[in-house]
Amino acid sequence: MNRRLLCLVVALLAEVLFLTPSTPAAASTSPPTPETVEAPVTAIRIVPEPSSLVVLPGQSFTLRSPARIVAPGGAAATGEYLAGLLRPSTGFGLPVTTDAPQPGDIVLAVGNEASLGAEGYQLTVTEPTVELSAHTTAGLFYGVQTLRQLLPPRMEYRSVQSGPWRVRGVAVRDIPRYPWRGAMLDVARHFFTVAQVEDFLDDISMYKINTLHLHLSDNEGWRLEINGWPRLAHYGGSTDGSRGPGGFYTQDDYRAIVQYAATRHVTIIPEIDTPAHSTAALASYAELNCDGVAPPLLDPGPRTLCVPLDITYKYLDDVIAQVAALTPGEYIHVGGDEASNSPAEYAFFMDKMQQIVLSHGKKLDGWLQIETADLTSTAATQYWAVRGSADSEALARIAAQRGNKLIMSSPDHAYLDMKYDPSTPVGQAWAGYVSVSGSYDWDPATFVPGVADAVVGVEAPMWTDLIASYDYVQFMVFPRLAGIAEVGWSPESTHSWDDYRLRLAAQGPRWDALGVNYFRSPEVPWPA
Ligand code: TNX
Repeated sequence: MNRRLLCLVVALLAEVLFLTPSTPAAASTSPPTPETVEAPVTAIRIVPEPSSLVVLPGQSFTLRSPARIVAPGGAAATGEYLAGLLRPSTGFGLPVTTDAPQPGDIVLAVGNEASLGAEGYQLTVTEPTVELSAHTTAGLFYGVQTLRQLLPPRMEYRSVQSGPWRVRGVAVRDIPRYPWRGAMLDVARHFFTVAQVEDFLDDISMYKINTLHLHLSDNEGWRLEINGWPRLAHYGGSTDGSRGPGGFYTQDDYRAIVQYAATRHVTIIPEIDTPAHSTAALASYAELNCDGVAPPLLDPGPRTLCVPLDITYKYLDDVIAQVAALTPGEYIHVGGDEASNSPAEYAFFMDKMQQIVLSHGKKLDGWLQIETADLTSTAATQYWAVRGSADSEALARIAAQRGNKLIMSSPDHAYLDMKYDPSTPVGQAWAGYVSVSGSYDWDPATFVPGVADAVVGVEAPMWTDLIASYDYVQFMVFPRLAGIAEVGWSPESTHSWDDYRLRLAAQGPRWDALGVNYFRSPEVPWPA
């Protein structure tokens, strides 16, 4: 059999399997829903699970080459993005147009459905058309991610693949549980290039992650060029946690990341870690040290910015002013973790930091310890204690009483630098092993009792103290980030590991096609 014929037979076989119900309705003991009667649920495997999805009996849509993407008004950019996803693998022209829709088209609409909120969307797939609508372009983008997962995984290849490009008939109305669904990338311990960060943004936004926190400074390196303080990046950024060459972003590089993130509806949250985790800065400028002596780069001693010195605040004001001007997002993260200062000194310092951040038109974000200072109601706090830490829970309750937003990043579920199990070749285990099920099986609303109303979402940090390559970053992030994304997006009522692991398994072929290095956890029934 020649290759073309073989492809055709395989495609036809796939089509038959795709459309054949695996569960006969008669075998079901529960009342039949449209899903169980008409088609196997297994054929639709979306992560994160939509808040509502109904299979439309007997309906399906096939994308064919004359199809167009109809994207009037504010939908044009999302239309182009969708076309960019679909053209390489389908080989179709898929022009983006504002003309009236015809049968066979994908039709986008934005702006006329306030009830979908800031991020919701509605997707209706029927025989003649795919209709995707949202109130905002972010919602439209999330609808595109869902449509993408309704198409066969081979659409993720960047070279022409054989069809058919069939999508099951569905009606999806999907609104996220939480507004803050984040990942963090530590570019300070090890540096990652603009291209790698953009790749990271592509991969995380597939799962409707909307926030990328960049940990831009730490003991091992300073990664953003600051005008007037050139040694921070040029000297402080000249190495990394492996004593390698390090690197830094110019302000144009950082602007490029912010802009690229915006095309993926991701807000960048920059972190300048203070008052601890500052060796790279202290090594760069002797005058920032209490004793006026710069430590060597990578000095292992515990160090803090010099709280009594005036120049400390001149330096921080200059840095935060520039970071604020470069960052469209509302928040600047000032770290605040693992400081060895006295409580009074720490509170004095954080008060100053808060004033600096507010004076540049931004809101304060920081690790939980910032709650020991006298914060205004506008601050956001990242909870990073393991389950059941009484002191941290008390701080979380203070945060909630103040009206501060709580972002849940508990290490025992959300730290992507924890090993999956003892055999994981890289990573830490101080918070225990974080298996794929462990990263999924938790509820941010009840993780700390009594603060549910303050919780605005989740963030999964990818610390890189022990992760030196981008390949390993991917390996630690995937598949666990998909689970955190679902915890942040999907209603608690849909939470089910048994169901999730099947939907997660369906991501494997997509990651294979995209070249994402992921951990093939034995907990997940990956397709052969
Ligand atoms: C704790 S969590 C840290 C980081 C490390 C991480 C390693 C937090 C605020 N601080 O500095 O990279 O553990 O797992």
